[in-house]
Parts: sequence; structure tokens; C-alpha cells
Amino acid sequence: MSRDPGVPERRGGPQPWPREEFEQRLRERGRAYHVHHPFNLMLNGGQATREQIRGWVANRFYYQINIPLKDAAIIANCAEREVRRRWVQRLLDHDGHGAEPGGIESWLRLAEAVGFARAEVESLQQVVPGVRFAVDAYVNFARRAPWEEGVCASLTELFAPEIHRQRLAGWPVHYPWIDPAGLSYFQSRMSLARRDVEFALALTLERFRTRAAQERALEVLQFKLDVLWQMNDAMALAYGLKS
Ligand code: AHQ
Repeated sequence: MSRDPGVPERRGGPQPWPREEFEQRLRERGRAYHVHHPFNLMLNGGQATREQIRGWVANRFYYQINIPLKDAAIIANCAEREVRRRWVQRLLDHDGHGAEPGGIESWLRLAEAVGFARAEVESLQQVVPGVRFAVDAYVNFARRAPWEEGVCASLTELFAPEIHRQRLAGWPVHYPWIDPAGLSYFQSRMSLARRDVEFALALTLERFRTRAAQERALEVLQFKLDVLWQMNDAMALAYGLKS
């Protein structure tokens, strides 16, 4: 268990970073975001084959269907109604609500746009072990960790708008065989990621107050960056890096 973010550091320990410096240190971890992974550079650079793209879509589906379980775990661990009532929006965004089909449904439309039948992707038959293990590590982390750490782990989305922007700009040009309607998920995340990460960042800056807690927040963010990086490592091994 990590140190309670609120417990004052023992006297004489290092002082906490000022809020702006803490935020800057979180943002600097973007250097390790999976937008820089060779597999993603190939994908967004237009060098991926049809099989590499299909493999990516089928494997990332496992990540997408586990995001609501991860967020439900954070909610289950959180005794603060004001936080839960904001965080629950994330489940609705992915599972859908009312007339909104939700992000998982959008991902299945992406799957159809790259030539899968929905059931093929829903079967999870193509999910490679390294992707499954990385995603399961993320969900199990959120189940066990204090809810504040689960919130902090979602801060990789600080860097997500750029990766979605690259897909929306590049895929229609590089991969004209993909029905552009299938890219609607990326479009939806441009605004949803910004909204989500604004709340998660404010909570992280506010709740991780001691220097030890701030350093723990950086460790948690690095763990999640490693989850995303490992997913790309596993897909590169399974589908190759050179088209
Ligand atoms: O589609 C993504 C998404 O819904 C989320 C939720 C958030 C979290 O709670 O960890 N992270 C995340 C991410 C999504 N898409 C990834 C991508 O590359 O398309 C990026 C990923 C993230 O940045 O953590």
C-alpha cells in the first residue's frame, strides 16, 4: 500500500514540489508515451499492413472492454460521492447509456471497418498473452490500489489527444481501405480524453500532497505508461514491425 497522500512527511523530509513543478514532472513522462513506440510509429506513419492493423484493432479491443472494469474498481474503492459522480461518466462513455452506443460499440464499428465480423473480435481469440497480461495488470492495479492511484494512472490520457489526432489525420490517407466511419471512436476521444484528464489531473495535484506521495504519483504514471508500452511490444512481436 502506498503512503497515505495526506499524511504529513516526517519532519525534515524533502519538501513537496510546488503544484506547477509537480504537474510539469507528470507531463515530462510523456516522453515514454506509446505514441513514440515503433509499432505505433509504423501504424500512424502509414507503414502498417492490413494484418498489422487488424491485429492492433483486435488486441486493443481487450483494453477497451477492460476500461469500464478498471473505472468501476476505482469507484468501488472511493468513498467520496463527489468523485464517484464524476468518475461514473467514464463507464457510461464506454458502455453507452440511453441512445449513446458508447466507446466499446464504436470500437466494434472500427473492427468491422477493418474487415472483422464483430463476433471475431468479441471472441478475444486474437488477443496475445503480452496484451492480456498488461491489461489485466492495469485492472488488478486499480482493484488493489488506493482510488487516488487509480485516478493518477489514467493521466496517460494527458498525451492521448495527439495520438488520436495522428490517426484521424493519417489513417484516411495511408489506409483508404478502412471505412472512415470506423474512425469515429478516435474523434470522440479527442474531447472526452481532455475532459477526463482535466478532472484526473486536478485530483492528482490536490491529493498527492507530500513529496513521497508526489514521487509515488510519478511511479504510478510510469506503471501505466509501461502497460501501454508493453501492449505495443507484444503486438510488434506478434505482427512484426516491418511491413
Ligand atoms: O480509448 C482510451 C481510453 O478510453 C482511455 C481511458 C484512459 C484510462 O482511464 O486509462 N486511457 C485511455 C486510453 C485510450 N486510448 C489509448 C489510445 O492510444 O488510443 C490511449 C489510452 C491512454 O492514454 O491511457
